[in-house]
Amino acid sequence: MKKNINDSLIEIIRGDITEMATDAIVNAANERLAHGGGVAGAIVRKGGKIIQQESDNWVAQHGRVATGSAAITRGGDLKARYVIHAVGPVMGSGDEDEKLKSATLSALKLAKEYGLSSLAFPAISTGIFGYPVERCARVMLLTVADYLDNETCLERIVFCLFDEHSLQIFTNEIKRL
Ligand code: AR6
Repeated sequence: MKKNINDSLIEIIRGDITEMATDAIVNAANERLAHGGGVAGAIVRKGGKIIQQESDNWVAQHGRVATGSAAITRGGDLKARYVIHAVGPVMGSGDEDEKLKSATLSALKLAKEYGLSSLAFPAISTGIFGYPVERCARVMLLTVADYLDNETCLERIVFCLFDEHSLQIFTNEIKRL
């Protein structure tokens, strides 16, 4: 499923984000950038130790990455040159929609700062953090669509969903945009 917004394209696909050859992939990280399980664990396993090392350096220099913000490292052995580590909300922590919107925007802003033209997102917070996929699809797609309404160097944004259920929900939601 694809949708054009101005000169940019939003794509919804099912797949493994660690295989994406976009300029950067987004990781669903925690505030300590301790990439244990979920998509974070998969990214570090495939990209190599450099991703965790650069994440540790970031935290040593800047402190924890607050929920709703993001950090960037190189992609190591991944096809993507960079990994943008966005910290989404833990369900039940309050203001979850705002926090997810902010995490998504923080990733988009880092992509702009680095002059990237393509970016792939997972469904942030919908695994271990327990946030409902429907809400995630609505918040992330609206945030990206609004962002692309303004001038941007991003030509292609992919939502890479791991399972059929999430793919269906994101596909339905993009049709409503
Ligand atoms: N490609 C695309 N999506 C994936 C992949 C993959 N390879 N693997 C999992 N997903 P989660 P969170 C989907 O739990 O909820 C980590 O330990 C998964 O099906 O990775 O934000 C971090 O270090 C789900 O839909 O992230 C944090 O501590 C989505 O990615 C914590 O989990 C997000 O699931 C973050 O929890």
